[in-house]
Amino acid sequence: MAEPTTNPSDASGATRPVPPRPGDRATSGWAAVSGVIAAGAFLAAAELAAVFTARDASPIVAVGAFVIDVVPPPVKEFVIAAFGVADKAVLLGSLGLAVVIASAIAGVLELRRPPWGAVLLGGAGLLSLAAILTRAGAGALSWVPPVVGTVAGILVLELLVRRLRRARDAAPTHEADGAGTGTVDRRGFFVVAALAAASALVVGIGARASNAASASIDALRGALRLPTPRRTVAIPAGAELDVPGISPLFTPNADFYRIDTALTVPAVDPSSWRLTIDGMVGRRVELSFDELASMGVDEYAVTIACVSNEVGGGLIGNAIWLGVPVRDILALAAPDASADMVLSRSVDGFTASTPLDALTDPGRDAILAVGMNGEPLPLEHGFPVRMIVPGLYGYVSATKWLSELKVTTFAADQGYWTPRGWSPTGPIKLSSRIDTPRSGATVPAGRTAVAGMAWAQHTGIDGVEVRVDDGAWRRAELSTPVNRDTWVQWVLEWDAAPGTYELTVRAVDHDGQVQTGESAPPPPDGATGWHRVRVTVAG
Ligand SMILES: Nc1nc2c(c(=O)[nH]1)N[C@H]1C(S)=C(S)[C@@H](COP(=O)(O)O)O[C@H]1N2
Ligand SMILES: [Mo]
Repeated sequence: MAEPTTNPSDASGATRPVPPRPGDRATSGWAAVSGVIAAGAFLAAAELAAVFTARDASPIVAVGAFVIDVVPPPVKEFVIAAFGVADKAVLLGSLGLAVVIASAIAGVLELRRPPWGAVLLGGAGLLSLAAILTRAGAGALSWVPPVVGTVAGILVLELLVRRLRRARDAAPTHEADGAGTGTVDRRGFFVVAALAAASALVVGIGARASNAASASIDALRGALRLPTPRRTVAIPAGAELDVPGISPLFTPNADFYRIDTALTVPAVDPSSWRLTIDGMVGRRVELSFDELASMGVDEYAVTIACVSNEVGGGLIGNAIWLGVPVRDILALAAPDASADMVLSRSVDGFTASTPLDALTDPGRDAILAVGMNGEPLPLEHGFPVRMIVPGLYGYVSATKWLSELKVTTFAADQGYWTPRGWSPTGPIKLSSRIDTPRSGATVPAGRTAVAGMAWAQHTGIDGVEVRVDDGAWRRAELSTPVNRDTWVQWVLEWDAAPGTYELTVRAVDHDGQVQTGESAPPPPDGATGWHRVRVTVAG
């Protein structure tokens, strides 16, 4: 039988023990290092994934919190007695040490008993997944960071250990091979290991810092008490229709569309936030968050929309915003009569060009908003302060994480999207959409509610018409508008016989303008055309 330490294929025909491979000890050491680097890659990839999916689903934080929670009271008391206020640091430090030791073991295991190192890493991934998913407030995407981390960790472990094995097997067994393949393979291992370690460090620390910053801003946001509005929005009776499948009149914050150029959500501390009003002004003004809030806030119901919204698309939402009129804020700075634009800037450099008169018009409720649907602005929607201007697409009005209002001219300045092919001004176009039935749906024969939304912000909707195939336009029933700045719901009861149909909707605004059926793509200033759905009525 073939012992692992004998070489049956020896040319002499006799078996003799294989000499212990030189560098085996060192190889195990480097395998341990590989395990630690793989663990670093695991954590870094998880943090990076958390930036884009679920910022609070960090394995480091979740496992740390889990350990602090499950440490038996006597141990906790001992640690507190021995280390005082540093108790948590000691517990987390011990956890960190345990992670380093376990990952070093995983590295050696993967070298000597593959795939047990990968299995150990996978097990750690499962534990962190469990710690994250059992936490209060785990979201729909919370599983992503630990899974991405586990995959990255195992890949890096495989990559490193495979190179290490190759380096070991090619290692020189006597002087003659001195500068042979062994050196090259060893160098290959060191290069890959150094690269993996460096990127794990840079990415991991950067992403963790960003996630921690947003977690601490989230905590500040949670503790923030917004001033009470002097005037609230009155919702008239009949403002919301009771039709299954129609969009709600007010869009919950969690479902609100999000569009911005920010790779990671800016973390702005309201206590150090400042708004500067400068440019063509009589005096430059700087406001703190408290100064802004103490100017007095009111509620405004406004439907905002993105210029990139396709006909029938979902880049539109309606909220009750809490804020201060922009005209009151601009008045503090005394804008020059020759100015015609305000370039609003966000902390991350995004800018929007808004006509000055849209902001100073007492008949238009342009506001700096601090609240959204009864809460401080969510971080993704511009915390702590953003601009909202009824009737203008977001890219020329709705600057989030606002930091500056520069009074200027269209001749002198451009907003972020203007040199990128979008119109310098962007009034929202009269539009409507069918929410139910959905395109491609099959409905039972008989009475079916065809329903959806229509909007003409700052003008108001007067009517909505629906057509079946090429039939006559029929007036839909409208919900009672909250105001002319919000969308309205509409419904048409349709008596449908079996067959396949195309339903088309169009809206009429308060000025009597009928929504155009001419199709245009979003660039440069918003899509036009009628929304159509194909439905099958079952026999
Ligand atoms: N700072 C900043 N603000 C921004 C943007 C941006 O990229 N950066 N995008 C604008 C665009 S194009 C739109 S449509 C709205 C979207 O606002 P929401 O994400 O709250 O729905 O924000 C506007 N404000
Ligand atoms: Mo947008």
